[in-house]
Amino acid sequence: MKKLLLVNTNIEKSPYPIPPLGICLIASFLKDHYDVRIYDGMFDEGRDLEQVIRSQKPEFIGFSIRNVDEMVPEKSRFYVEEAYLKFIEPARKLSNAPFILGGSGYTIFPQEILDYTGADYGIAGEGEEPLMALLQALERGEDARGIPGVYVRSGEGTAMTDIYSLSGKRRTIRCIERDFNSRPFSETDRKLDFSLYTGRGVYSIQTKRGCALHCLYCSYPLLEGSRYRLRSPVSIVDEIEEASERVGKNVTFEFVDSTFNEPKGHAEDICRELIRRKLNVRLRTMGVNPRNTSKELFGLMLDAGFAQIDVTPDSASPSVIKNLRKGFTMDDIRRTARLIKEFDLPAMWFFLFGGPGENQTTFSETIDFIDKYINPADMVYMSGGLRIYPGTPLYKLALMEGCISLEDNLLYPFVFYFSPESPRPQLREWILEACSKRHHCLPSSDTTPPPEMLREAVALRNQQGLREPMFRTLLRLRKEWKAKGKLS
Ligand code: B12
Repeated sequence: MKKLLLVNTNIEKSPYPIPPLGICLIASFLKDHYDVRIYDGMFDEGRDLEQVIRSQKPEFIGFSIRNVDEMVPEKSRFYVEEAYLKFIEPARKLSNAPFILGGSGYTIFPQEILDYTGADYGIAGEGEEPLMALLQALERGEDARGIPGVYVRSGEGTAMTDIYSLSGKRRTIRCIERDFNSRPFSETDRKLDFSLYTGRGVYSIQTKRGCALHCLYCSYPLLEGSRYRLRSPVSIVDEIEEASERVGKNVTFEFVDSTFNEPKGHAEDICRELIRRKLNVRLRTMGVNPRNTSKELFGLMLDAGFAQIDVTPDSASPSVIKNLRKGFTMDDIRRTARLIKEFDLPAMWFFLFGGPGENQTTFSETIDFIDKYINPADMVYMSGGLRIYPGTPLYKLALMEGCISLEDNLLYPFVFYFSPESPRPQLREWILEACSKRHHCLPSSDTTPPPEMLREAVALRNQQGLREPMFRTLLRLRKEWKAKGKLS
């Protein structure tokens, strides 16, 4: 069997280190055909890469590029540069194996990142089948250019591709939608030194692929396709059951679907299966969409073991929700907030200001909603400015409005959209002012608590044996600190 090394280049530890689910799934998928090894750069940050390459002598090296940027205008961390400097460039000095890129960040900018890093191939979208096809083509000495999803770089500065559709100079990336139910489990904890993740980490799990929503700025349908491909609840819970026996009860299982409660019924079925098996595991999920929330859903989630959820309405202004094409109504958001309070389901809320039609009035509408409906024990994050990614409806709008041109390379420097009536400095002022008056509201540029507060929170949790989500402990401290004038 030929040897394939898969490298996790993600070293971001905030909000917590996340295990590289994508390459673990690929490793499981390819294991009968290739001798696959994973090098996890999350904690080691490249230090052992040389030794791994020298000892394994891989015939192919795949690099996973998850993040590009933080999607926050005030933050300038460029993850692709880090991946290049810490992993790709050093590996190039040690190996002539074909370098193959993939991952969600890569998929958003396939051509640009191939050019930036000088890697040989890239796979946009899901990695499993295209990588298998690419490796087989390379083994047979065949041209890889016909393989759907595969980008081929040949020569300096040019990336040639079989990309699915080209519109002018820009392409629309489209994930090829394959069956997702019959795939092998990721077995993440067996493929990595999972003990490094057990402290604050999570075991990630996907219940489906695809996102059928059409949010203006969002890249998810490009990454996963726009048709839901569901995993059966039995298979999902089998994986949780198996993994929890190995990793123990200290680990939280986190659902990483784009939207957890879409399409209606799937999340409910998963909860029922979890309840039926009495697993007693700790669960959390991001992406609870206000559209399909109900008493039944939240009741089942609590019974199944959900300790925390993320809700991402982005706005609570009727006109902005419509412009952002969120697909839910004010009634949906109000109901969701009421239910979250009623069930006391710890929630982190995310609002994204500055989209088309945003102005001081619409900003105030969202703030009024926060004051009236959101439980002050819950966290609210506020961002201003929508990162523009190629292939999204926002990209087209920004072109039409003249904010960007076809020639612009949006990979770096990062480009954000601000509506004309909420320009960047103005919006920042509104957000900072709103946050300064509310202990549970934070600007997204300010996600790390002061180290002293974090220490105090850990001590408090240990002393009182608190099992609540960390953010709730931190919020109580923020309230106290604000009252004492220790926090602005
Ligand atoms: C869940 C999620 C989160 C959760 C993570 C929880 C967890 N336990 O993992 C939370 C909320 C914490 C989070 C945080 C962040 N996230 Co996030 N997140 C996601 C989301 C919705 C799913 C990621 C996921 O696990 N997918 C499932 C796995 C199986 O898919 P995958 O990793 O992409 O792998 C497949 C392919 O990409 C490919 N592939 C992957 N690696 C490789 C390697 C090779 C060689 C090949 C060939 C193929 C390949 O094959 C895999 C299997 O098919 C994506 C959006 C999306 N729909 O993808 C955003 C996304 C990945 N996040 C993003 C970002 C930016 C962030 C943050 C930086 C945000 C911030 N400012 O803090 C942080 C970074 C956190 C960190 N430590 O890295 C961006 C990344 C791209 C970008 N714009 O930079 C995305 C794409 C969203 C977006 N709007 O564009 N995130």
